[in-house]
Amino acid sequence: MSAFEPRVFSGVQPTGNLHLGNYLGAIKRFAALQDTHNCIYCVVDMHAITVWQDPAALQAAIREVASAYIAAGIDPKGSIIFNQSQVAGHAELAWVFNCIARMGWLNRMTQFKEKAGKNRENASAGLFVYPSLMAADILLYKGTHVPVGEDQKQHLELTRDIAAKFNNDYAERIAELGLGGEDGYFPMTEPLISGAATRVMSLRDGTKKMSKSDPSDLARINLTDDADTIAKKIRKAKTDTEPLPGDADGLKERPDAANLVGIYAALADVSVADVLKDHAGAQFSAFKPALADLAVAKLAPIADEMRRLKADPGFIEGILADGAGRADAIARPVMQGVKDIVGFLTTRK
Ligand code: AQP
Repeated sequence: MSAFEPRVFSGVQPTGNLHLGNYLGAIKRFAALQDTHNCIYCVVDMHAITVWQDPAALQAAIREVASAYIAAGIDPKGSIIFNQSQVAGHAELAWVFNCIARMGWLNRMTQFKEKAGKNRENASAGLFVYPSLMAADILLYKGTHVPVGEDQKQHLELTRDIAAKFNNDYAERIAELGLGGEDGYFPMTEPLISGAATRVMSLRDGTKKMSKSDPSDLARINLTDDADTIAKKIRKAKTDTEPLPGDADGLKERPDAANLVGIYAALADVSVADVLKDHAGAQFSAFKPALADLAVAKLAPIADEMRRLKADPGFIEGILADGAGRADAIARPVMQGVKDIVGFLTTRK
């Protein structure tokens, strides 16, 4: 049994074009976890600026992610919703973790390689140390569980490596100060990656992740798309010519078909096997309209609520301010413990 109180932490970058992958892989599951856990949901604006962001667009995107959280059912009174840059501890702890993480560890991160592309020399240093900041986001609250999509698995492993090295390097000091038991100062955070849509793929190419930055808007369903647009994008989604199989094995080697079936299952809260039981033998000309109806039924209320919230920026900013205060109250003693452990001298209490 871990000595750490269970606490869920996760975040989404305010980089525009929130899409179905962000919803099914992350935000929908954030809402579900509130019934059983204390949850902190962050709009990770400091991560966003690892690549260039227009300042005014960034502010609008921060409000948009917060409004998506609320529209998807996250209760800002029960859970904490805030934006990262309003709690100084994220940057402070990230610096300490930059000094814990090894260059070799960061060099292995596939997301950096993908995002930096061929022009690595020109990528920001922030993009390279992004995983240290992510570890700081989680561990600043001693987060024990992190709901994320499949693409974040490697960063979560790095978070555990950083926590383990910190606990180990400072084990004597942690014990001396009475700041942790056998499990150390930081928990070994567990990723929560589950369900039929942990990796939603592009509607134009079932081998590529659905992504905010895909140049083709037809590749993704945006959370703000209206019903006609959602239906059009599903109609145009790439598929093969075979009918749907009777079981999941029949979807191997059929990435586009597997993607649409996975999306259906996740939206309907059923398994892929259940979807195939109901639709075995169906042609895409029949399955796509059923998927479009389901997607519109699930997503249109979220889009409507986001539009309503967007019209009242003061309301969203009030929630972010309240959340930042509550997050800071948890973060401060954790960060003070880190300062004491590493040997920083604190002269102002
Ligand atoms: N396609 C996806 N399927 C399932 N989950 C996904 N997530 C992102 N894309 C998918 C999950 O959404 C959460 C927030 O992601 P993020 O915005 O912080 O970062 P990201 O992964 O960089 O988002 P994008 O869309 O992929 O942006 P770009 O285009 O910039 O690369 C995370 O839990 C993530 O796993």
